[in-house]
Amino acid sequence: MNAHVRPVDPAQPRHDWTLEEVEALFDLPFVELVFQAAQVHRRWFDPAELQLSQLLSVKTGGCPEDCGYCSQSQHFKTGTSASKLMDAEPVIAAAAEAKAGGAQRFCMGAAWRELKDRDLPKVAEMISGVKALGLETCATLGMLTPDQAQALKAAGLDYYNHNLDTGPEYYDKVVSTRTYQDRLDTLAAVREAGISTCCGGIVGMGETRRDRAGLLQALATLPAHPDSLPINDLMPIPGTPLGMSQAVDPLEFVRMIAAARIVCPKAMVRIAAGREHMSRELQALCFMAGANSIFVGGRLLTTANPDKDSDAALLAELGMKPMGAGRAAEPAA
Ligand code: SAM
Ligand code: DTB
Ligand code: SF4
Repeated sequence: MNAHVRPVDPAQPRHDWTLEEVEALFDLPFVELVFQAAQVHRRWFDPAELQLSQLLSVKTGGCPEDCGYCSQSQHFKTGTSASKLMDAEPVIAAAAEAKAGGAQRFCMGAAWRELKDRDLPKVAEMISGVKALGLETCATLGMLTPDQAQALKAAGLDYYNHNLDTGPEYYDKVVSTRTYQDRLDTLAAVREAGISTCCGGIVGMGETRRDRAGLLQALATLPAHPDSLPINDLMPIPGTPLGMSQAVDPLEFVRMIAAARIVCPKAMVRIAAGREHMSRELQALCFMAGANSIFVGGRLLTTANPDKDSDAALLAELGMKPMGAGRAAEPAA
């Protein structure tokens, strides 16, 4: 075994992971990595349970940021047309439908660089309406000030999604209109407002394994580990700089999930974007390696996701079930 790997104690979340240690996890024999991740998973969760989130794009396209992967950036010709912020009523109706379909958390996404105060009242109305349905609420609206984060919390926001996307060294190859520190500042505002954090990244953007380890190290050394940790497999969007990227090897995707589970043991580790092009077997391997959350409902923000029926069939085939309401990471008995 690689000399850099300290034995993993499933009962002890750590905040002092070094880049070399995270890289060494990736270098473990595949079956050893997956086994260690599965042990950690069982310490904190029932491995047959899945957390189910559903997305809605409440403001699509026309975004001033230049994230090289995104269909919604105004810098690239992608065929995604820009729309205005939706009214609260149809958003709440979509959330009710999501709940009826089995979703536990409803995530409202906006193609903004930052939330503008003028849009706060409508966004707050959406959040409180969705919360009143008995759903967990999540939003992803770009950068926030501390005051805005407090206002979203007061409206009933449970989670805020704000991804670091990749390792700090590769970040400026993907986005030039903001910095890693900008992302960290918003995450701090979210945490300080008492909102749970949803923070992860993307694989498949031409990054190295070291960059992937760098992302996980950044997440694992935050003042608090993310409560949810989405791993997106790039959905290549024609017209973006990353539209022709080579797909990541499926086993490497599983390694990313397993390493995420080990370094952030209590997080909901989500197979986020990309399930549309994943086999049942690959998803099953991800669940064995510690993934315990997915997006459901046929659509992500602007791209496709497996439909309700195929996910219901997958869960039945694997003998998995939706996670109990309000389940946070607790030590399994
Ligand atoms: N504008 C806000 C922001 O960037 O924080 C919120 C929405 S943005 C679309 C949310 C996240 O979706 C991004 O941080 C990125 O990780 C992920 N994402 C966007 N486009 C993607 C793609 N084509 N494939 C995989 N993940 C993607
Ligand atoms: C996250 O990490 N992935 C979601 C959610 N958080 C907002 C978004 C995935 C978007 C995939 C591309 C699209 O549908 O436009
Ligand atoms: Fe805008 Fe978010 Fe897309 Fe970046 S990822 S271009 S910030 S919508």
